[in-house]
Amino acid sequence: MTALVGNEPRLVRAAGDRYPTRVSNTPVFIDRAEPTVWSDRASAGMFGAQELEAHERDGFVQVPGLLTAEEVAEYQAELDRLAADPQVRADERCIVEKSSDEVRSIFEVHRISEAIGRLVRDERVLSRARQILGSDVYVHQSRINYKPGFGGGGFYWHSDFETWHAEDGMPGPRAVSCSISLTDNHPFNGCLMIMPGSHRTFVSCVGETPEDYYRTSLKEQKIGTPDARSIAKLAERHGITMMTGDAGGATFFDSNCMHGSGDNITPYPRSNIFLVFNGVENACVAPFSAPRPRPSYIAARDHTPVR
Ligand code: 6CS
Ligand code: FE
Repeated sequence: MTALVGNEPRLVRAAGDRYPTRVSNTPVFIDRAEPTVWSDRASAGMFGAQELEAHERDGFVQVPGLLTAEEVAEYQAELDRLAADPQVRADERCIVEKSSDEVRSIFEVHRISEAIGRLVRDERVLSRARQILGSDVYVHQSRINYKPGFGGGGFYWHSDFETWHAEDGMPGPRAVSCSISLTDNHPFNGCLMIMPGSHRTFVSCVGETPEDYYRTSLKEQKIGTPDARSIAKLAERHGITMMTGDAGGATFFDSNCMHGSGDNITPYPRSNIFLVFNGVENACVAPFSAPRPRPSYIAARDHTPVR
């Protein structure tokens, strides 16, 4: 370990860590060593071979109509109920927007809501997560993102894996997120944007994780987001794709995709349920670049596979 001396880059990294981040004052691009789809293309599940190939290539796949119209209505009602429940609002798992008292996110929502808990075990979701990760999976994180109209806050460019590696101790990028839309995603209401192919490059971020950083990062993340030049370089290489589509559709995306979303100033909310699956062989250890692991409602410490 080397400490910061004058303007020398700090290189304090865990021995054998392939993806050092938040340890240096110069950003670095690191090539991904691991595959993105871990099972063979003919594995049993709801994804076809071409979709798995697209996931390997782009780092994401969209599944239109994963939920039926009736289910969308049911889950929308469930989201409204949760946001209005005083007990949920008082819970530490409920995050409000930085500049209003509107609900931004509710974490560990598969444990709070029975209906959302069912979704985790639903074959339409689970079989696909297993195909991608090629193993049994457990839920690393779940949340609702409300992104209400007239001011729902965005999420600046980041790789989820960067945060999960640094703050939660996720060893490698063998995790996949499933974002299920409960509202229509237009180009103008703060939809998810992904740089296709960016999942093959790990962008090591500058800075250092502050103590209890999750208390502010879930409203607005500053550390663990790449510097502007790195983002520009990646965008030039890969371009940016907007995840538009009707309510009920889902996007599966790799943990290391460079992604983000803008604020929503339109009248139309952009709400989704967000489920993160991690491969059981990639269970989290001690954080690679943070003083302490985050609470288990943000990053699960129970690695029991979903059955
Ligand atoms: O903290 C997390 O786990 C997720 N939330 C944010 C704002 N950034 C990283 C990751 O997507
Ligand atoms: Fe993210």
